[in-house]
Amino acid sequence: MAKTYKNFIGGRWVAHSGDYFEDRNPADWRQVVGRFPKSGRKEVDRAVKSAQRGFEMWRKVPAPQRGEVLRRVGDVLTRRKEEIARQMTREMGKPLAETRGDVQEGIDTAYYAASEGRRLFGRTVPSELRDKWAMSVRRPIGVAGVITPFNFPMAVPTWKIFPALLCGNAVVFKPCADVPLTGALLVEALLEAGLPPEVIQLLHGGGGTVGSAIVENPGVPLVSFTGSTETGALLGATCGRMHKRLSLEMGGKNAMIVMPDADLDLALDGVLWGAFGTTGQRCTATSRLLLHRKVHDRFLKMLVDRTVKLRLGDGLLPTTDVGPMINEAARDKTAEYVEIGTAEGAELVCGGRPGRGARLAHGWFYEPTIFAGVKPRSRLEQEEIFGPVLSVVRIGSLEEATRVHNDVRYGLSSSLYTRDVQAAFRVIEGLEAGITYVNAPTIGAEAHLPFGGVKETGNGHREGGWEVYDFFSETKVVYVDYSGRLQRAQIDTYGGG
Ligand code: UN1
Repeated sequence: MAKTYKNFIGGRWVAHSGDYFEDRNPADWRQVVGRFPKSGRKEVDRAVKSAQRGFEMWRKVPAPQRGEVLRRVGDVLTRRKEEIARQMTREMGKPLAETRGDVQEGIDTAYYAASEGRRLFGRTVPSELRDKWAMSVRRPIGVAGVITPFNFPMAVPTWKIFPALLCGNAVVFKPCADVPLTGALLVEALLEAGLPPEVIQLLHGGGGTVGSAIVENPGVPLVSFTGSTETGALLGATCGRMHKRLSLEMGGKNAMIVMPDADLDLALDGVLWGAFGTTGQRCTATSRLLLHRKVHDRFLKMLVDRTVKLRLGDGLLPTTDVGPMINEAARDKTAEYVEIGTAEGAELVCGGRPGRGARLAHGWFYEPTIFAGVKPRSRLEQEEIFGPVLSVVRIGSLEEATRVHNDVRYGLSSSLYTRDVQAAFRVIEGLEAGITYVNAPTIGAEAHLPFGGVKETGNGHREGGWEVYDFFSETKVVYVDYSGRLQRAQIDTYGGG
């Protein structure tokens, strides 16, 4: 019988009186990883009330001391890295090297947050008046709602939770129902590091129930969400109506451009990793390859030769290159796009089938898939699939590549392979995306740089690096007039009055 897990509400792990859902291994759905509470509005209300108490206490802890807690979280995750990575692979499927990287991204984020505790800069600027100081300070906001996806079950929650905490907020955290165990492991690490219990609340369950109850709760003034553009729009409507601060990180249709002068072997390693790493289930995944006609046929052949050799399997096995998809719906969606692509007249050059053979019979495997001759503006070329499907578009120039690249609703990550420095800089300027890589694939963002996208990928905020701290804090401006008389800005110094 699989272990039954609890929510963390009001400073303790609480047994759930209602229904539970099962968390299963996507590489073998017969294995139940655990049973988790199906929470509802009642649990959310209790969690928010407790988090408000946590907030009142935590906001008064000096930021460097809050940073100390996050440094210890980094230490705990470092110590438990291997064990957590194994549990994550069993829960969400990607190979161990990738789940180790995912934990490492959380560790990096923890240490970065710890050091930010000794910065969290405000500014002091000259006043236009004598004997007067003018400055800005940063203040926490309140209870932050954090709603996260399955694909980076550790890194993405840490991108939100650690800066939120460092800034002095309390957090109500709802991990995706496909990866509740990793969410629980993260909360355990926070508690082990000495985070005061009411500052974090963990609620399991679905987005439509728990997620929306968090977003709609008047006690939650800020929300950070990573997920689909469709759900993001719903959250945006609620948060707009309720005047909440909202950070959205959503879809992508990222492209890699390969020019004729590129190092093709390098580009080949890049596109394989970008398109099929995490089984294509990354917001940053390379889902379009804009391939210059002069190298098109040669590169496509090299690519297919390598792709068909990728080994599908259980991510816990050292022989596995590509793990399963997260669940049945994800695999069905991928299969549906393969049908759409075929109907649109694109040429299926490899893959296009669920994983075959007894070894793969009980997992959500799908073969790495490549379509060639994909037409700009076709659905295959425009829509996010979130699976192992790469669409190859033939292009004739850098200008054409830039145009095709930009002609989608999303703008997260992008990549160019070339040895021509002029082309590189032209593309850095021309591509509509939050991230551009030169001679590296579209995936692989580092924790200490801002992460996010333009157009319908986001709503203007950035995670990671120094910018996320602006989202999780509010500016207060302070003027101190020690002149001992009324001084009128805009008037006295300009001879007015
Ligand atoms: C995501 O897909 O939501 O740059 C995050 C990358 C990772 C993070 C991806 N470091 O691919």
